Order: sequence, then C-alpha cells, then structure tokens
Amino acid sequence: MKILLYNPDNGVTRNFMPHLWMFLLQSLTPPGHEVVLIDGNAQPMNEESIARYVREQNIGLVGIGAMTRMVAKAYRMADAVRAVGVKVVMGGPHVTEMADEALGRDGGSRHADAVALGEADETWPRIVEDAVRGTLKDVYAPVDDFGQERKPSLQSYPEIPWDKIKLEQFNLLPRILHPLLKRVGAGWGTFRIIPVESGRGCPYGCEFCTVTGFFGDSIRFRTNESVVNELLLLKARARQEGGQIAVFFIDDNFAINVKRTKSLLRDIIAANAQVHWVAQISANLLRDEELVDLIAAAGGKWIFIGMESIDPANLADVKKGFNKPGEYAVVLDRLARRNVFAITSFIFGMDNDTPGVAERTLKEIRTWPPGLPIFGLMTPLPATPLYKKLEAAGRLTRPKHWQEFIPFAMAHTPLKMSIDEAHNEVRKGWASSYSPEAIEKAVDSLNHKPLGYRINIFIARLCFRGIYFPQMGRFAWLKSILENRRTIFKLIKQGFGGGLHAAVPAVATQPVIEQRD
Ligand code: B12
Ligand code: SF4
Repeated sequence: MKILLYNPDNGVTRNFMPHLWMFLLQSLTPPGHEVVLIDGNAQPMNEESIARYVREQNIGLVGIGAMTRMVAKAYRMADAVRAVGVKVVMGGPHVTEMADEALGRDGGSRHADAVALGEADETWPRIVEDAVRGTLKDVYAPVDDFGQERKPSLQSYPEIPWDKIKLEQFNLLPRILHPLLKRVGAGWGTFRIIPVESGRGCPYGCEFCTVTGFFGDSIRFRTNESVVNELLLLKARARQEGGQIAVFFIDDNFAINVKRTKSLLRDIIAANAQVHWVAQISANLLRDEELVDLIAAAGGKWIFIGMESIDPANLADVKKGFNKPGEYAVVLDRLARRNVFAITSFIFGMDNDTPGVAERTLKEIRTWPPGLPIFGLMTPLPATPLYKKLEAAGRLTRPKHWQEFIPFAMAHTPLKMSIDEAHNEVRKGWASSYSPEAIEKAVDSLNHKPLGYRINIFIARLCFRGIYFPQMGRFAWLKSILENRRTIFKLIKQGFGGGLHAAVPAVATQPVIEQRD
C-alpha cells in the first residue's frame, strides 16, 4: 500500500523544520509499504491539490498530524481526501484530546476514519495492517493487554534512516543562492534543520501546557548510543551531499535530568558527533556551570528558554514558580560567555498582567545579552488545566478558538486588562524588539565578538521578525532588508575588513526559526 503522511501549514508562517512524527512513523511502518511525506510548510497544498495527488499517486491511506493551531486546515484536507474515497487516520496532540470532534461524534461532521490517541509508536503498525485488511477501527489507544495506558519505551528507538530519506523539500537555502553558496566553499549545497528527540515527558505540569498530560510526568530517555548514532548519521549525510545540517533537540526540557544530559553531551563529544544544535532548557537547570560548558563543547548554539513572565505572581499562578526572574540575567550571561545565545519566550495576557507589561519586560530584556525574544498570548489549549479552569469560571470567549483560528488573538479575557490591551502589549513587544533600530543595537552590542556571531544574530532577528509581521513574499523580505540597510552595510564593511569568508560557516549553521519564503 502507498501511504501519505501529511502535516498542514498554519496559513500564517512557515516552519523552519520538518515534523519528527512523520519520519518516526515512516520508520515504524511495517515492511512492504511505500510511505510518502508531505509537509505543507515546504510543499503548500490546498484541498484540490491533495485530492488530486492522492488519486494520481494511488494512495491507499492518508495519515494527518496537526497541532491545535492547524487543525481546521487539517480537517479540510482530511475531508477532501475522504471525498475521493481514501481513508484518513489522524493523530497528534489536538485530536488526542478532541477525538469526538475528529470522528464527528460531537454533533459536527466527521473528518477522520480513525484517530490515533497519544503516542502512536506502537499503534501505527497495527493501524497500517488494519487499513490493508479493510478493518480500520475508529480509535487506536496505546494500551497494554489489560487496557492500561502504555507509554512507549524509548530504549529501543527506531533508527531513522537519515542517510536515505528524501529531504529535498526541507532545504532552507533558497534555490537562487545555491550557485553562490557553492562558491563560498565546499559544503553549502544544502542547509537543513532536523528534529531529534532524546527523551519524552515533563514532570512540571505548567498550567497552560499540554506536554505533561500528553507525554506524562515521568521522563523516558533514549540511550546515549542511539542519539549519538543518529547525530553521526546526520553528520555523514551533510558531508555526503555537500551541505550543512543543524539539529533541534525537541525534548521539552533537554536537561531535565542533568546527570544524564551531561553524560549524553560527553558521549557526543567523545564520538566527535557534534553538529550545531538548539535545545529547550528551563532557566533553573542552567545554574550549573559544568552543564553549560558541556553544552558549548557539544555544539549547542541556541537555548530556548520559556521565561513566560518577569512577574513571580504570574509564574506562581500558572504553576511555573520554579522560574525565578531574578536569575534570568545571570543565566543568560553564563550562556553568552560561551557564545551560546538564548531564545527567550514570553506570554502576555496572564492574569496578573496589566497594561505596560510589554514595556516592563522590554526594560529587563535590554539589560541582557542580545538574544531572540518572542512574545505570545496566553492560549487555553484543549484539555490543559488552564482550559479547564477558564471553562469552569465561564471565562472562555471563544471556547472552540481552533475552529476559526486567528493568529495572536486571545480566547479568554485576562483578569486585569482587556483582550485588546493584551493584543497591543504583544504588538509592542514584537515592534520594539524587531525594529531596525533594535536590530542594529543588538548587532552593535556584539562588536567584541567575531563577525560570524553578529551576522548570525542579524539573520536570526530578521527571520524571527517574521513570526509576528508576516514576511511570506519576496516584497516583504525586500522591504525588511531595505529597512535594515544600515546594519547590513556595517556588517559588509566589517566583513571586508576582517575577512567575510571566515564568518560564513558560523552564521549559516545557526538555526533559523520560522523561515519564510
Ligand atoms: C518542535 C516543536 C515545535 C516547533 C515546530 C514543530 C516542528 N517542526 O517540529 C516550533 C518550535 C516551531 C513550534 C512552534 C509552536 N508550537 Co510546538 N512543539 C514542538 C515540540 C517541542 C516537539 C514536537 C515533536 O516533534 N514531538 C515529538 C513527537 C514524536 O511527538 P508528536 O509530534 O506528538 O507525535 C507523536 C504523537 O502525537 C503521534 N502523532 C502525531 N501526529 C500523528 C499523525 C498520525 C497520522 C498518527 C497516526 C500519529 C501522530 O505519534 C507521534 C509518535 O508517538 C512539542 C512538544 C512535544 N514534546 O511534542 C511542542 C508542541 C507541539 N507545540 C505546541 C505549540 C502550542 C506551539 C506554538 C503554537 C507555540 C506558540 N505559542 O507560538 C507554535 C506554533 C507553530 C506553528 N507552526 O504554527 C504545543 C501544541 C499543543 C496543541 N494542542 O496543539 C506542544 C505540544 C507544546 C505545548 N507546550 O503544549 N513547536
Ligand atoms: S511549559 Fe515546559 S516545563 Fe512547563 S510543563 Fe510544559 S514542557 Fe514542562
């Protein structure tokens, strides 16, 4: 059977990285089937084109995965596939919590023939076999023989054949730049960011997050050996195709067990398996100097830190009191001293936020080493403790906000400000952090660092800007480049003075978040 695994785009931004679930399920598919992957971020498709593709390619089963944010599009695509008589199975965090919605049992129309609940590593082979036999069930749950929920062990993690998988659609370098980059030196034919997981689960249970509910509060790890081998495979692939590969460790808290993380990092170093990577680590775990040394030595370049708020009352309210705003600056300095930078994520519209929260936060950020601040709004995702709390209090203004997804729009009213005020705070956060002046200042503040780091921060800032200010077309990119011409000229001038050639590898192997065309 020919199987299509499809992940929709969100219609607003383009992801910089393919989704791990597709590669994982492809590797876990029983032998004898052909699996094709289409990521809507890299290969945009609408209802008509997916229906045509499925017919022309003789696809027998379509698997669709989606976060809440893209589920409306996922349902439309599923409807189009089912309309041409092909079965659809859906999985991922949204349909796990809202299976009745996907199956049309909540009074709405049916979008999926089957739903895979939770982690599908062990159920996927069964789903494929049932689909072949024509005995697809409505719901597949990861349970043991006694009906108890069973989380897959990651000790026998499948080997994702990165050396063979078709990755053409995931090259981040625009085609037009290929000839130029090839001349920079060998190794610039492609640039891809690849998701790798080393563990699953999170014990913290922050109120707004789906991770603890979905993956559980105890952590399961892969063996160091399996992670190191995966990195070596990726490194070899990059070498073989004359390109670059960077890795995003998608673990929700890469250092949740510091002892184990250190041992993994040491093994990466010992095996010479370093690639440039980004990982998510909470600020409290970055107190450890030895850990940060190992991060830098093992190839770590960017650390994503969910700071959420600089207000301890807000943090306590959402059960994230382990974040201590008083230590943020120290942690960021510790990283910056090793040339590791931070993506700092904030949420506005929390219950203790009042108008002016953006300015208060920006004031703090300006005292930190330059990084990449990002701002979002408190969003009640289905089945989270936050959703349940707001629903019980009658505070949800758009209880099914995903059915009419609006980017950067709240679905409930915060306690101490209006929804419009919260929206304005987020706009202010983005506008102030990504104005040409702010970008210039960030780049200038790194004057003591090698040129590569400054170019790196510059490119990353331009790309991050696009998360909030859509930068999908060439014209928008051109406008942004023109607005930032002062910084560009400065960098070019310094490049000719200090040797641009040497700077390029340090830049281009950095992850570029929310890449658009
Ligand atoms: C990496 C990541 C990203 C990447 C992008 C995704 C990518 N390219 O991989 C980045 C950093 C850009 C990102 C951004 C965002 N993310 Co994110 N992200 C993740 C993260 C950390 C890892 C995803 C992953 O690969 N997991 C590992 C794989 C193996 O798990 P999985 O995807 O769930 O797949 C398993 C099952 O779900 C199932 N499955 C999944 N799909 C399918 C499909 C079929 C057919 C079947 C059978 C089974 C199946 O099988 C898989 C194997 O068991 C998760 C948290 C997490 N630990 O999962 C959050 C998570 C997915 N993100 C989340 C959110 C909210 C966002 C943002 C909206 C954040 C924001 N506030 O801006 C944005 C939106 C991005 C967008 N494109 O619109 C939420 C989604 C919750 C929800 N209900 O939708 C999560 C769960 C985190 C959280 N805090 O709750 N994210
Ligand atoms: S926000 Fe981060 S630390 Fe909190 S529960 Fe989610 S994954 Fe864990």
